[in-house]
Amino acid sequence: MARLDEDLAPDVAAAARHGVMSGGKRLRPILCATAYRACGGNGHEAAYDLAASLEMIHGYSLMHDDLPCMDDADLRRSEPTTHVEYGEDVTVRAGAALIPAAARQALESARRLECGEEGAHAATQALLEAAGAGGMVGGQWLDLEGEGKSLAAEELDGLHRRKTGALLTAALVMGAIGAGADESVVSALARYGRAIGLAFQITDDVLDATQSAETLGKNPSDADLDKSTYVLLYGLDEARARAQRQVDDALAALESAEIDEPVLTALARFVVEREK
Ligand code: GRG
Repeated sequence: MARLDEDLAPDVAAAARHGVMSGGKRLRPILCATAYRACGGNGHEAAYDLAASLEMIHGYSLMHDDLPCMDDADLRRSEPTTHVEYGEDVTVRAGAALIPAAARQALESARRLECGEEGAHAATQALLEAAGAGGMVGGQWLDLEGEGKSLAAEELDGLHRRKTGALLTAALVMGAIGAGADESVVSALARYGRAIGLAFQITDDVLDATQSAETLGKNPSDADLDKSTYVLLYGLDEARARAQRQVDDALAALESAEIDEPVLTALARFVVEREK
């Protein structure tokens, strides 16, 4: 973020800072740093820098998602959204600047880890693929196109695997690659990531249907936007049960690779037990 402060006009830099630094659960960087530690990594400062690249992508995605041409939200993390605070033009520029800045952040910090040049490239590639058209951007596109339609279960799963699941999975893969983990451990963590990604989204839909905008600190709701949700598809009880089954699968993935990291176990549970 420091270099962005130098390169950008002050209002654009302030908007980027607002989008990335204004709270949030920090789930993606926590997953990355925890996977790194679980795989035996010991260069923690660079690992945190690598983890920050995920929050830069996540922050930009929320800033752009909230714009009037997308979800048109004025409340995020219980604060006015970035475009409400800084204007649409500034928010578009700040979000766009964050994408290459995140790629640079990922590559430079991964190079300081024990994964070598090849691993640094692989970690950066994991971030960019998850953020791109095959991942988050593609998922967002499907989400916008799906408004006002009833999506089938496979369509909803596909949308959310890309929109939400891809970046959560990349967080784990990046941490594991950064620590120089074996392929089998990287793929077990990817399976854990896909499972908690789906559990996270199902829970998001449950919270959206059961909590107020004030409690969640964001608007508009899925119903306001006429979006397909897991709650509409399955009802509240079955949606909760499906989220729990994904948590069970995430824990089984850890066990299959003998990854004994209590924080990953706790995070899988947190994903479905959270209140916002
Ligand atoms: C041009 C089509 C197109 C896309 C641009 C805007 C965009 C890219 C992508 C948006 C993707 C998006 C909004 C994903 C949301 C995922 C999600 C569940 C967000 C909420 O995550 P939390 O709960 O948020 O981790 P906090 O506030 O805790 O960080």
